[in-house]
Amino acid sequence: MPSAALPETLEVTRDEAVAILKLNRPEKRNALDDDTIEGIRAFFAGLGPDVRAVVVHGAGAHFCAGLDLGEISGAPDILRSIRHSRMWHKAFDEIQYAPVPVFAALHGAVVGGGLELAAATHVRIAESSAYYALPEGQRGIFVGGGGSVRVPRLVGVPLMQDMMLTGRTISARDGLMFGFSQYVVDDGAALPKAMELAHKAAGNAPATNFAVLHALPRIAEMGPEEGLFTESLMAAIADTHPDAQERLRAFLEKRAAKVTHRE
Ligand code: 1HE
Repeated sequence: MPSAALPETLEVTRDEAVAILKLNRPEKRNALDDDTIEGIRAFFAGLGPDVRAVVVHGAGAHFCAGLDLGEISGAPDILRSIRHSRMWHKAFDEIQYAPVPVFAALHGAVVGGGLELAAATHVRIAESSAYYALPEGQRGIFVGGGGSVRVPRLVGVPLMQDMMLTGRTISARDGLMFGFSQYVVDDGAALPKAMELAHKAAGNAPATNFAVLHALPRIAEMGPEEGLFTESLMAAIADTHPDAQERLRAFLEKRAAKVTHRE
């Protein structure tokens, strides 16, 4: 999607096959107003076929302060509140079910709706400065951007209950242990690391990335029998794709990298 069609609070750049989406409202700590949420939805819904991975990050000292609290203050209106929450769901579903992998580079506050946004991405890279919180408990509201669905799947219901009931904040290091992020890096290193990982993922066979993004999370929600059957179908689709055949041949002909480990 051309950047021109996005609100000023979002900025899109490109690095080869990786599109980079910056939350660009640092003066409000990247708080998410309705235009920004709609812009996020439109950006992910409009990804072109030449984009093979996306990196999301935030301008300024914080990734995201969550919902712009100005958007829901004022005269109470139940239907408006439901529609507001459903708008967030649509936008973050576009992230979770994007056609390509989405990496989040996190720093500073990753709170409320900012945590809900991060939870919809596939791989989260946190700087040491990052911290997680769900201040909805303190603001007298509830999560509305998919947090009750996605956050427990990352860290479990008990930790989410603790955070919402007591206002507990979680450090980047503890967040790694609990499952908020898959990586912790030094301050300033999250975006470069996210770019490195995104370029790697962009080089995978598209059928593998499709299976990982669209089949794996659904299989994980199925009963074991249904899951194993669905896995066999997905494996057959990926294995018989020409990309797979070429990659398998490359390994057998010693043209492909071996799997090695270094810290
Ligand atoms: C905001 C928001 C916001 C900052 N909505 N305007 N989220 C929260 O409850 C978190 C609220 N924010 C904070 O706790 C702090 O702002 C931070 C820890 C993130 C950053 O602190 P700091 O000292 O760097 O910045 P600041 O001075 O607090 O904020 C700078 C400005 O951004 C200030 O406005 P200004 O006009 O006085 O300059 C703040 O009012 C403004 N600002 N955060 C609106 N969130 C779909 S449901 C999701 C539900 C939720 O996300 S609830 C959690 C909301």
